[in-house]
Amino acid sequence: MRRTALAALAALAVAAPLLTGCTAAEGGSPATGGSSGESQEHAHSQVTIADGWAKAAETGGMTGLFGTLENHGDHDLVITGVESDAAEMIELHEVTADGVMREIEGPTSIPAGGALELAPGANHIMLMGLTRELLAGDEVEVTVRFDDGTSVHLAVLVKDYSGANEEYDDGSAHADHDERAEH
Ligand SMILES: [Cu+2]
Repeated sequence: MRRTALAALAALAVAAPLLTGCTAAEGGSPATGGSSGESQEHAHSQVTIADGWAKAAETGGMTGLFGTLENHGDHDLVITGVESDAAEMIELHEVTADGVMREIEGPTSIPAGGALELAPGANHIMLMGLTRELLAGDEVEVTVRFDDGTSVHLAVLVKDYSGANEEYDDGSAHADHDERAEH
């Protein structure tokens, strides 16, 4: 919203190499687990996103954010939360073999030196209750927090996409599948 898509791409291009070198040495407070807005205090994680994008969607709707989260650090990172001013609620979702998506149960981690793939029809970051329309060419920004107290700010391009329509409805799918998922 504040930048053009081209600027976003340029920012990503230069930010990626920088991210690996800017882990702040502040021994600040551990992750609060809360939803305070004091994100500036968090040290940057050594995580970058490759080929990040989100599907265009309407205000009040929901959409998926995709890409490859790469952990350039030397320890595994567990995702503890995802925040964005573009959505009222954000969850990490998976898609089952029968095409139903649901919130991922248990911890989701990015292995040291490894990656977490987010793709249509598979794991994704689900943005629900969009606070504004996401049009192709827009940029959407999210902050992903990790269990070591670090976080990474990601800005990805919005694209028109006709897929990724697996059960993108309200919480009813979750209610139906929660029990099955837990046993
Ligand atoms: Cu989803």
